[in-house]
Amino acid sequence: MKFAHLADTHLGYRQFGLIEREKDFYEVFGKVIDKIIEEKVDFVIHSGDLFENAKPSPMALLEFQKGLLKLKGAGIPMYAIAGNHDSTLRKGSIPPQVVFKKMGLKVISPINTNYMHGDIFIAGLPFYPASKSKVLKSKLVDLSKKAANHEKSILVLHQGIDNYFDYQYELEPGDIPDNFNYYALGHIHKYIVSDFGKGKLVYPGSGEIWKTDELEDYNLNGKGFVVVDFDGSKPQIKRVKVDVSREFIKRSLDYHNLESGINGIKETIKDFDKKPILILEINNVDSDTGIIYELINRELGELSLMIRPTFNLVDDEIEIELTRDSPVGPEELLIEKLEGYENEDVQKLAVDLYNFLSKDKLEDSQELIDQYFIEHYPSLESEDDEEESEKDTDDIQVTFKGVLE
Ligand SMILES: [Mn+2]
Repeated sequence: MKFAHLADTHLGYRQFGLIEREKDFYEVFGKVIDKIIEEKVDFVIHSGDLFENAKPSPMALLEFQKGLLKLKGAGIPMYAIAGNHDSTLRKGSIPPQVVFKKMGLKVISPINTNYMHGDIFIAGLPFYPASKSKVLKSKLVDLSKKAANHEKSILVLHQGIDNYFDYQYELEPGDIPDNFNYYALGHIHKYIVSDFGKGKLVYPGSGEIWKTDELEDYNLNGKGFVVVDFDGSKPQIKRVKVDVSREFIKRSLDYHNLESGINGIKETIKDFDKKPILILEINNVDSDTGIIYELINRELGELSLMIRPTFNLVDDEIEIELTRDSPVGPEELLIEKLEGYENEDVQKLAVDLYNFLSKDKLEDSQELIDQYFIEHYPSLESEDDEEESEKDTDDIQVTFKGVLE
């Protein structure tokens, strides 16, 4: 028995606001599906963030449908959970994956936590935020008990785990039951393989370069998915790399050698099939950045899809000194403005939001706000006690059956 494991395809993501990038994500997903079929696997697991958001565009839905039907034509079913991107924390919401149940997509949810594929027990849960990690942990204990009755088992999750993630995590390794044979994770966009419990834990990584900070891992491991041979005593993992649609070229240039730097880039990218994205850092700048930007654009604009330059000024150090000496920065100003509320949580929220938003971290900002509301207004939130949450989800299921079946 062989299966493919992928995650974080983020269909519908329009990176940098560019339709070309949205299409790149669809293209690479199409290639992944073709390669999965070539691999002649028995089934596929998608570990969440199938879509970029919980309300995908018709185009994103159609691109997924295309892939799903191709797999179906090849007799390969897909099991899927919702990630943090393609689910909302709001009451009564259902993830977009549910739309495809009638086309054979096997959605793993808090209600349908597990399936049998032949003699393989496949269990999992959708993404749970850190504020719900208690519920998540108790559900994991239940799944572990069920898995104990089976020879071969897979656990599907979309979570950050401490040890593998230097950002916010919801689980520590000790929270995860150790009696599964394969841990099909999603959420971290890097490729990670690790021994875990009596089996293997894998983050296959994202299908495309979703954030530029994935470049280091991309240059090391590429992007793609894994094929798992599940017949032996331990699962055998084979990484299948799938080319991303276009390259990201990251370069540091010296302002005083700008011409040769630009020529070097031209030489690198002149024969590329698709225009790359250029991430440029220009150092030792002691001139008007607007003029430099124009120059770069004139020389490289036609050859690239997008240029993202940062300029490091020669006198940066002086500016930093000035900021340090000045009595108030933006954070202090925010806190001062919000002092009237006499609420430190509000002040913290504002400062954290300011820091995320000033770095364009929209997803992190949204998550921060969602968490804030869950923590401070539990009455607005459906899942504040578990029994009620099960009941709510049951209701959704019933309503949904009424509509579609
Ligand atoms: Mn993701």
